[in-house]
Amino acid sequence: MKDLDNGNAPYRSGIAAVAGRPNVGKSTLINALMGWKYSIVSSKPQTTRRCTRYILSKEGGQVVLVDTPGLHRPFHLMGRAMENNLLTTLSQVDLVCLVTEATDRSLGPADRILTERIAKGSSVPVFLVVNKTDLAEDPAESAERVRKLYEGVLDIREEALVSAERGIGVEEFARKLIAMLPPGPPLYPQDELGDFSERFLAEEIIREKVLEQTEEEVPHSVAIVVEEFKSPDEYPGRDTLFIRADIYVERPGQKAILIGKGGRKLKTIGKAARMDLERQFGHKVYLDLWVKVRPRWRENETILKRMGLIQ
Ligand SMILES: Nc1nc2c(ncn2[C@@H]2O[C@H](COP(=O)(O)OP(=O)(O)OP(=O)(O)O)[C@@H](O)[C@H]2O)c(=O)[nH]1
Ligand SMILES: [Mg+2]
Repeated sequence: MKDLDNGNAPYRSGIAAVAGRPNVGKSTLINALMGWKYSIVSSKPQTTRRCTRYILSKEGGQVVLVDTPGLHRPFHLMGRAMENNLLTTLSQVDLVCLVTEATDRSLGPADRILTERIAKGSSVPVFLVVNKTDLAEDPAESAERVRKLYEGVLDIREEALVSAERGIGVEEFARKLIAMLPPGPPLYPQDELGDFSERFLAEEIIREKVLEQTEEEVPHSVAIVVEEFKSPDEYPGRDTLFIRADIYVERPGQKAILIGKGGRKLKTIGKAARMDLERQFGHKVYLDLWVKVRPRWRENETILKRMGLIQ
């Protein structure tokens, strides 16, 4: 096996949770590390719903990054499932990358709850990641301020300053991260990217476009279920990837918002999603979207199972 940066360094491998309150940039950071956009990003809190594994294989080591949802108080079965999955993840990892923002000046309720969970779970080492340094006047000073917020509460072993959006400090972060892992062989084949399916990727891309086009409570009330996914990879006679997906909302009013006047909003969502899907899968895409009302789907076990949130 090849070495990291000198002839004696052992190959290292392990699992790292990427945790932090909603909207701090966890998914953006994972995409920056992976060098490709696999995890969806939005300015709306609670974009990520499922703990998904992304495998970063470097010359000197392999880290399995687990993207986690930033939590609010769980009001429904989906929220409780997200919380349970996060707790399970925290108990299974070698370390936690706690993502914060360079502009943080105090711990909000979401930071406190998460910090408690990390501290209580076990003595898992913490890598403090100070993100969004592009928004700070003096990043080093900001990092010191942020560290003081967590010092004494968490077992902070390492620290990195990054701007995930601009890709600043990301390579250095990856290097420090792998250096913290125990010596050992890769946990996954080196060409494997993660535990997500093509259908899941397609559902997430469509949901991202819905998030971009909606406000207020609509983003949280939306679930996407891909019902058909026929790719030229599997059907050689085809030249187009055919995707039929249902967009679930909870109320008729939300359906009307998503469809828009004369179907314009749904068309915009469909076009943006199609362009991203084509980039992701490398085929021309035919996208067939249907908006359906499913009252209280966030309490619906069948839908949550299909989303991979409950077993
Ligand atoms: N200025 C700036 N914005 C960033 C940076 N990283 C992420 N963002 C923005 O922060 C917002 C949230 O990013 P996400 O990656 O979706 O955040 P998250 O922590 O995964 O959020 P949840 O999945 O909802 O918990 C998006 O609007 C990103 O573009 C950064 O380094 N600088
Ligand atoms: Mg996210």
